Amino acid sequence: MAEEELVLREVRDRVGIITLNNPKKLNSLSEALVGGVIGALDEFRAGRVPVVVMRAPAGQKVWSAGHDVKELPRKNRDPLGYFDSLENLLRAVEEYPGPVIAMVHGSVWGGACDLIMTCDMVIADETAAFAMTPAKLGVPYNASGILHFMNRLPINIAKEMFFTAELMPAERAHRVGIVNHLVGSDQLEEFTFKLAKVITTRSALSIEVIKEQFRIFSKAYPLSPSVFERIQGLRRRVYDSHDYEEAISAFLEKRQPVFKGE
Ligand code: LCV
Repeated sequence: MAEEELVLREVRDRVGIITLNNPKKLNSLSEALVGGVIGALDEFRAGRVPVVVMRAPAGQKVWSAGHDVKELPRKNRDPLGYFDSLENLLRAVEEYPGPVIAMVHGSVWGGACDLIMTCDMVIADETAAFAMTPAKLGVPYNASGILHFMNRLPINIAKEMFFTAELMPAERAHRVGIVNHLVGSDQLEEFTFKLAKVITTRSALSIEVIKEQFRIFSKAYPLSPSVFERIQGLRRRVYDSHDYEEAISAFLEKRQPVFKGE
């Protein structure tokens, strides 16, 4: 599928709508699909669209299966480097000069869960569920991703998500703060667009600068060079490990991984 078909884009009453449109691949965040989303955000930015809703097609069991595992390096390379497609996508959402609202029906996995935590708000229905999966795939994750969770959740909840990689159902996700509003699936679209429409009546200039202040302060963590280098060294130990290579192979071979802790 061409990039634009993987992602549908439209503007309705000044609300930009981005639909992840590759249900055959469970909307896994491939480079091509990510390129389509970033392209849509760039187009909306050029058109001064004040608010964006990101969604999957109605009725899908899976909102997004996360990073396309088939595109992850098999070994000896950082799977989530600064210039990798998932990271480019997360920055594009953070830097969009207006709210990006995730409208969620279905399950959300791994990098897509980070995408949700990077969106400015989340509106979900009872079918939504959220899993953070690096520990299943032997991935060390990365500092900015972990900060997305620390900025939104009590640290013990964030740790539970990363350490168990279990699906968190919608009701609990709402209770702990991942989801702003939990509504019935028959009201999800109407509720989301009503909230987005309210935002279109506010000062877009004021919202743009307020959002940028939130972004700056949510990342305001001074790190000494040696701490930065230690984190990079620790992460490299993971993505150079047997466990990382085993986890990716096991996923592709549809079997359970056998971790050795090395
Ligand atoms: C490529 C896929 C994927 C997929 N990539 O359908 O956050 S991190 O660090 O972990 C980061 C690295 C990351 O985001 O990793 C990916 C994390 N995602 C997951 O762990 C979800 C993996 N997928 C699943 O658990 C299941 O597919 C779910 C529960 C989402 C749906 O299950 P269902 O039985 O409905 P299948 O598993 O049969 O998947 C249908 C096809 O999509 C592929 C999968 O391999 C299968 O391919 P084939 O048709 O070739 O068999 N697929 C699913 N997820 N993330 N490919």
